[in-house]
Amino acid sequence: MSTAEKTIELGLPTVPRARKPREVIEAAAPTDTKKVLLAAPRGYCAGVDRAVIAVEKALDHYGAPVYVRKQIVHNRHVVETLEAQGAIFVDEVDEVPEGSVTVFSAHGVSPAVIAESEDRQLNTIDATCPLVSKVHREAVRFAKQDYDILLIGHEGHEEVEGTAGEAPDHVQIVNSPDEVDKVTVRDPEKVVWISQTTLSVDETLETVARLKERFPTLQDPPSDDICYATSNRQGAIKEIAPQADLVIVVGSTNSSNSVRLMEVALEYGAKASYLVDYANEVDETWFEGVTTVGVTSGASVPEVLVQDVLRLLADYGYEDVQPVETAKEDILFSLPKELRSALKNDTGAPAMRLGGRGEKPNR
Ligand code: 0CJ
Ligand code: F3S
Repeated sequence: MSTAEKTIELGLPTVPRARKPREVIEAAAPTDTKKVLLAAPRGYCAGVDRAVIAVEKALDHYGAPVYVRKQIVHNRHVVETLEAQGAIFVDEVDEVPEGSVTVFSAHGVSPAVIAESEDRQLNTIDATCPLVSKVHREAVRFAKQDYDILLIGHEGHEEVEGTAGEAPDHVQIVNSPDEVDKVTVRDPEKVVWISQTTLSVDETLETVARLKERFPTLQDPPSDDICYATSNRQGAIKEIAPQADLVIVVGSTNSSNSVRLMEVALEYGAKASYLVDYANEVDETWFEGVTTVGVTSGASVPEVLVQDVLRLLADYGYEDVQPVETAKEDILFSLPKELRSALKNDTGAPAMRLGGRGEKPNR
């Protein structure tokens, strides 16, 4: 079974949308020389960089084991590398011995998880991405004002569970445009939408448009909930896809933003697209008749894995690598506050780390 097929098994929505006119672009560019179009931005975002470094620094400071609730980010390589360094990943905090150091993942936690951690007297480090925390604050604020909150996102995803858990009596989850018709609200004049940070920009716009047909005074969130990293990575692949015979997305099958990149590539005209965790999953039959290969990676993917794919592509004759840059990113987040205070007295350990290209786990 191909990796693309596996993602469909996970129930992640694939909604066909209008494609860009592929013929126009093909006519403008000669297609007889093998080449790679390499997306920029790609790979680690500031929230992932911060979360991975938080686990590494917790291991340095407290020693192994350090417990992590859920995967710190949805990437197999990151999780396996941190496991080898002494991190123990658990599903719920009741699996953590009382009093232990425990990191909450980048996707965030509900107040119920925080309360249970306090009961167990866990020494917690909250690595929730600040952009997810912002959405939590929106949910709390609108619930206090007694709004019906429509949370656009994928049911079962940790981020959605965490955000919905801030105001369970006010939030209902809308998975896709097709679910709009079954939404019911108490007062159609007092409804707001918010969203998961890692959705398809286009599909979310479609969901919002359909919601507004039903609830014309539907209130928008105060700022975009789909984060800069998600929309920038989709922007780069939208530029590449119409020219690409094949798009390889490096990322794990449970990574929402990585799966979205594969879908967006297909929607914008790539002839084929596959998601791979590692270069050795690339199948040589994918290259039949292929001149231009697009390459990108999800926000949880270390750059080293992309470089492995590029080396493999070079072996197949795709040596000409042309960057396609559609945005520059310079967002940085400081480490979680619990860790900053713990590290304050450590010699030589900076309490602030810059966002990077995601090579940390292999250093
Ligand atoms: O929700 C987040 C804070 C995004 C983290 C980065 O990506 P990833 O792959 O861990 O998570 P998604 O499944 O949400 O894309
Ligand atoms: Fe945060 Fe967006 Fe990354 S929500 S963890 S910056 S994908």
